[in-house]
This record gives sequence, structure tokens and C-alpha cells, in this order.
Amino acid sequence: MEGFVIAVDRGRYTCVLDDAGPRAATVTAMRARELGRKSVVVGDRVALVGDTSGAPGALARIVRIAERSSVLRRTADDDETTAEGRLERVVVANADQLVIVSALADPPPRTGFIDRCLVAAYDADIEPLLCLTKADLAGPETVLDYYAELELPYVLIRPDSELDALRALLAGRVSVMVGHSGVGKSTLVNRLVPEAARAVGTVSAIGRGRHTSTSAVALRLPPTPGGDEEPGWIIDTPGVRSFGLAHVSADSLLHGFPDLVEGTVDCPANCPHTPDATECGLDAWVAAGKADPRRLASYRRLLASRAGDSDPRGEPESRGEPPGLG
Ligand SMILES: Nc1nc2c(ncn2[C@@H]2O[C@H](COP(=O)(O)OP(=O)(O)OP(=O)(O)O)[C@@H](O)[C@H]2O)c(=O)[nH]1
Ligand SMILES: [Mg+2]
Repeated sequence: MEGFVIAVDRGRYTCVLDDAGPRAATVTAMRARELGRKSVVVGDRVALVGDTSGAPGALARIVRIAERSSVLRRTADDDETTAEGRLERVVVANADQLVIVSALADPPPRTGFIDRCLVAAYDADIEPLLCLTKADLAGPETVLDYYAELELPYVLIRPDSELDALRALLAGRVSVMVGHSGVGKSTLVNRLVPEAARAVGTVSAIGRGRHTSTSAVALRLPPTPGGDEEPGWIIDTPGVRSFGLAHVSADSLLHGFPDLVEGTVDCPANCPHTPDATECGLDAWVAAGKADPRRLASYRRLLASRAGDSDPRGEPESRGEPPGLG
């Protein structure tokens, strides 16, 4: 039987069988020995044998993982010469859309983090969507101004807002939400999928969430009125503090900055684009008003963090991660 992995918990994989209706029981499975060390993650399409009845206590086995159409990865650190930098986590497989969730306040938006997510999205060939939550608390102008040069689709969310625009963007696709803890990912999932009943947390006084969600879960979106195609899936993930990019080559980092790409056409061969690269075309590009100097600064912070020159997060955040992601 073919299935789709919707949750992973301590060696047990929750799967839905293809062609099973939305009300069908889920199948609990373990990995078969023949998978070797290959990890199974949420979003994987798998082949199952054994007891796939979904009855209480039934246990199936995952014997094969289908080739993945995309793999969203992050590392614990940016520097691949360190153990942390080599610790790579696959966040999800087969996502078509990365929903970068950022609150406009409480916790405040961090464009450095969003930039990292964009790099990861373009690198994995997953389309990005910026989802700005808590629009009832602050306006989106500063964030949108920063991305003005990019054709980055976005949605604004407030507690009472209609979700039609977001639903239309999610329809028929596998979308994964990423963002800091407390930005409202699970709150939004609960609004999109009322029976999801994902736990939501409170944001502490210093503006940091408490990592309410501890593992990734895929939820089937309700059918769109009149639509008879597969309505799509939304994957809620635990909040992350950082989005390490050690797995992305220095050249590929630039893909996360499409507004800067054209500024590098006159660079000498093998230009590192760093501030000390005197012939780098990016300084002139920004001086001519073709891109926002803050975007160039963000790109160069990422370049520097790979070399271990600065705080890999580029942001004043402490280390440490909640368990369970990836
Ligand atoms: N004012 C306001 N509060 C919101 C909004 N969306 C979510 N919240 C609140 O923000 C808090 C955190 O929401 P969660 O949905 O748990 O955040 P999360 O991103 O899932 O957090 P983790 O699971 O820890 O990663 C809750 O108290 C929500 O009620 C919003 O649009 N406006
Ligand atoms: Mg959550």
C-alpha cells in the first residue's frame, strides 16, 4: 500500500493511505530493517506492508521511501567545519511551498531569519510565501518595504481576517510552515483546519514563545467549495530559533537574494562578494539605488557567518533548540 507520512513520534510513523477518504483511520507504522539508515520524515511518500488496517494496536512496516520531489533542510549551525554545522535536519519532504510565518509584533519580525528561510526555499526549489501574522498589533510596512524589490507573495493575518486569500494559495499543494516560536503557526492551522486542535501557547513577556509545538504534523486542508481536486496539506512545525544554512553553497546563497543577482554580472570571475572584494559589483548596484543596502548587508552577514566570522544567526538569540523538529 502507498501512503503519506503525516507525523513522526519516537520511531512510530503515522501515515494516511492513498485513496483513503479524509475520515479513514490513520495507519501506524515502524521502519522495516531494509530501509537501513534512511530517515523517514513528514511528507514522505512510502510503501507499507503488514497490518495497514488502522485498527487499534495494528502496526505496519515502511519498506520503501519514494523519491522526494523536494527536501527542506536546515542545519544547527552555518559553519560546515563544525559538528553543529554538519548536523543536518530534514524538516520535511515533498513540500511545494514554504510558508514563512513571521509575527509583526510579539515576537517582533526578524528579516535576517526570513532571509535565511528564503535562501533555504530557493535552494530546495520550494516556492516561498510570506505570512505576516498579528497584523492587529503592528503594521506590515517596514517588512514589506524591505522586500519591495522581490516578487515575494505575502498574506496578512489578524485574528478576525478572512482566510480566503491564504486558502487559495494553499489549495492543492503541500505547504510547510516555518517560523519562530509564538508567531502563531498553530493558531493559523487551527483556523484553516478546525478539527486539527493543535495546542497553542502564550508568548512570554520577553516576546519569545515557549515552543508549544514539539513535532511536525501534516494536516489535510478542508475541500474548497466546488473543487473536486486534492485540497492540499498544511504542515505545522515547531518554532525554531535559527535556520542554519551550512548545507547551502556560498554560490547558492545568492539565489535567496534575487534582487542582488543582476548586480553581480560585472563582478570579476570568482568574486566572493564580500565587503573587502574591491571590484564587487554589488556596492555600485546598491549605490545606484538598484537594491536596498539592508539587503546587501544581510547577504554579506550570511556570507560572513559561513566563514565563522560572526554570530551564525546574525541575530542576538541564544542557542538551543526544542526537541523534535526534523
Ligand atoms: N494578537 C494576536 N495574537 C495572535 C495571533 N495569532 C496568534 N496569536 C497568539 O500568539 C500566541 C502563540 O501562538 P501559537 O499558535 O501557539 O504559536 P506557534 O507559532 O505555533 O508557536 P510554537 O508552537 O511554539 O512554534 C497565542 O497566544 C496566540 O493566541 C494574531 O493574529 N494576533
Ligand atoms: Mg505551534
